Amino acid sequence: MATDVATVYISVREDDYLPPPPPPAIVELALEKVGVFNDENGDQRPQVGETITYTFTVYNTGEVTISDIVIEDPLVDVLGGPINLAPGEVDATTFTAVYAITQADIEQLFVENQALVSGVDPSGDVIEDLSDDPNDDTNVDTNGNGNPDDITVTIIPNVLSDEDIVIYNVMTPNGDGLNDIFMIENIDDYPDNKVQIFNRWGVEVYSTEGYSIDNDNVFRGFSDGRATVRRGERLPTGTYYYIIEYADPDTGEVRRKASFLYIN
Ligand SMILES: [Ca+2]
Ligand SMILES: [Ca+2]
Ligand SMILES: [Ca+2]
Ligand SMILES: [Ca+2]
Repeated sequence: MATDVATVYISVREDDYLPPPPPPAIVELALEKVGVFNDENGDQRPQVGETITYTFTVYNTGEVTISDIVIEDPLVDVLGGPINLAPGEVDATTFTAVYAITQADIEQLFVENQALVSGVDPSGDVIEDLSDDPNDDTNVDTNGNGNPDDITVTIIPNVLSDEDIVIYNVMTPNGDGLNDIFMIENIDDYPDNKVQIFNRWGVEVYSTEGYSIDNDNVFRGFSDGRATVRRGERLPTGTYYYIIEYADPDTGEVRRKASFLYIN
């Protein structure tokens, strides 16, 4: 036994006694980015200048402290930072950004973009990560670093955009409160509109822009007298013809509807 110890002792020289180098520490950052549309006037439609709030969550998923962590985003100025994160540490509050939507965004009905987080490891090397959208399960790994990089897509809800106008083509303008006006449901969602009514001889008996139930700019069966029919004259019972032109407030696209209107 003693011989063995002595042998071992002799065989170990100072040079040989260095431990094998440790595996390199894992240096990793991961960024998640989420956007939420703010319907600031609460009308359930997007308007130019309403905003998307972005939140950023930075994870130090490696084994070393990362310092000078900042986030850049091609779409918005990101506020907050720089910060340092110890291994395992997460920050979800420091970095924020607000983006004001444009007409083009409204037409597209979503906004997409991707941020880049960067920091410095203890050796002074820069480490980066492309942001991931945690609500997207695709999890593409654009830069091949093993963590997902889905571009953040923020939906701009526009609940009323699909609600077309609904035309009631029978009216009984006798003042009893029932069908007294030419009812065009949802026309107030299309304030850029023009309504024309013609009699059977093609004479325009009523015309207005900005037809509105809410603002009481409606046809009640009276001529507005721009043609041969006198202003304020109650129009006789009969068959008329309407033309409604209305622009989609989001796209500007003009739609047109025309058909018969029966005044009883
Ligand atoms: Ca709105
Ligand atoms: Ca994802
Ligand atoms: Ca990646
Ligand atoms: Ca990533």
